[in-house]
Amino acid sequence: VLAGSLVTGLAVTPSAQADPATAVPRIIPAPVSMTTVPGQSFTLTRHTKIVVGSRSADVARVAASLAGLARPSTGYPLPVVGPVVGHVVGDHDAISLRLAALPQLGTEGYELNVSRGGVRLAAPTAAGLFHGVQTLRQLLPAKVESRRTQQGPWTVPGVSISDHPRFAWRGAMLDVSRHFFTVEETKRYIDEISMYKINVLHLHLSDDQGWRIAIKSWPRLATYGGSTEVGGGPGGYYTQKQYTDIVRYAAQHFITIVPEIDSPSHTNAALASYADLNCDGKAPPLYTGTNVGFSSVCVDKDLTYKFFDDVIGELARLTPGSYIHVGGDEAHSTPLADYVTFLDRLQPIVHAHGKNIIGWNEIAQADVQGSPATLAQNWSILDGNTPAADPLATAAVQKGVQLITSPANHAYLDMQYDANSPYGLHWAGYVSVQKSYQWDPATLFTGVTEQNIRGVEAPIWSETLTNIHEVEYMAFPRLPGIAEIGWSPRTGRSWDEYRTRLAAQGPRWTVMGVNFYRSPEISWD
Ligand code: TNX
Repeated sequence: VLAGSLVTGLAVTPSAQADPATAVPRIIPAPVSMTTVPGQSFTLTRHTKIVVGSRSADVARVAASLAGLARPSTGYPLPVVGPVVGHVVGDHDAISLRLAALPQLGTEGYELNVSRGGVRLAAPTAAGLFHGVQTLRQLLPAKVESRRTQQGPWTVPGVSISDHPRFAWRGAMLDVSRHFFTVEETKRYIDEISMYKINVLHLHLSDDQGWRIAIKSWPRLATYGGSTEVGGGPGGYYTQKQYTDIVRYAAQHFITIVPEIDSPSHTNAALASYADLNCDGKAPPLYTGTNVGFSSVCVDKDLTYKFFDDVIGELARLTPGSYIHVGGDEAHSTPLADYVTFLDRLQPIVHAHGKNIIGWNEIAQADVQGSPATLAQNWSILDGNTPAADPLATAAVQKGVQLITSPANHAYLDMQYDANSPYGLHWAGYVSVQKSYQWDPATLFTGVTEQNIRGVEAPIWSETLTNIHEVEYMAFPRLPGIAEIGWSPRTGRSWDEYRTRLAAQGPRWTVMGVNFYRSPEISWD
């Protein structure tokens, strides 16, 4: 075995033009540790097998997903064989996936070893194996993403990788309310974000402009409240069957769906659907503009709480994940005392349906508690590198509530890149690719430490985004940087090093048909 070079943290700067046999592979998110082993590369052949080394349906599914990716482009049969258990597998012309007791890797880490004989992937969980497959994918030539047979060789460089995430929550949010996105569009986004080890998809299912999930006990929410969107288009909604299909598809990508029913503001679509929910008993018209903060549920009416009990009850039964997002943002038409009363009554409803609460940062003004595991999603505009005082973050942490960090001027992917961006907003400033990458959860706030932070999330609000291609343009190339901030160690992080790795994603997105923004900040491969 040739002496390898150990790459820990993000210290090594590979050159885009380097000899592929000796170059350090460019992986996003950067692995915790990676040793390159020159001379030990593995080349897939028409005889390569994918060996399942554990008796687990989930592992078999991960193996099948790898086969599904590589068969069309390589044209090789890549049979999935096994389970082969009880002895070391994958030593010859094979890619082996197996569960192994590797407690130091936590619930999502993996070990990946590539040598001349084959590829060995081991992890404590199927999720870890899935993440390892995403790394393997980036070690293969970009054209592996093609759905048509391509010319090889299909060479994987010799590496030894040990990897696990820094934060448990690495989220993306899609606003399907301001504009509706179909099941197929949402699944496509799941495909794309899971490549970067994102493990939460927060769906913003209700807002002033549209209600996007069928609720059997309140059917007009979807049929009327979901009948339009920003700009007056036809809107839409997910049937419960379709929502369940999205949840299942996400789970196959080891992504948990976190559904949001925004409250007490951002509720015009519901208030328009049921006159009785309004304090004055009169339904407002549907709304297709882009103002925020004008609507409020009627905090003093018992019907309001029956409504949330019914809605959250149905949603909780459809949602295997432990969190329901209750919104709580921009309640400009709800007096603070009412806001507190409302959340005092809403929280036990969510808990009674067996779920934990996540809300936007403003919920820290109410009587929230870290036990049970309430989360506050912070969307403040922050420097990101020099810690700043943030009263709502401080209030949350003092109540034992952990934070999800989504600083709007770094992590909001609906912000324009610059003044020439064809879509997006800029109320939090322009967010260049560099700006989206140069911040860290641990240096956002004074008085907030890493233990107070559950993770990161990159929201996409859709006032200006009408289809998945426009969403892709905003998410790529910025989303991989947020994913890296959530996954990779902070040590040695550098924009100059990162941008060379990001450059390697361009050809992959081109092959996949992802509509990414070819930012001039990156020297694309
Ligand atoms: C603020 S950030 C909102 C959303 C808008 C977004 C537009 C937050 C919690 N609420 O209602 O869609 O700005 O960027």
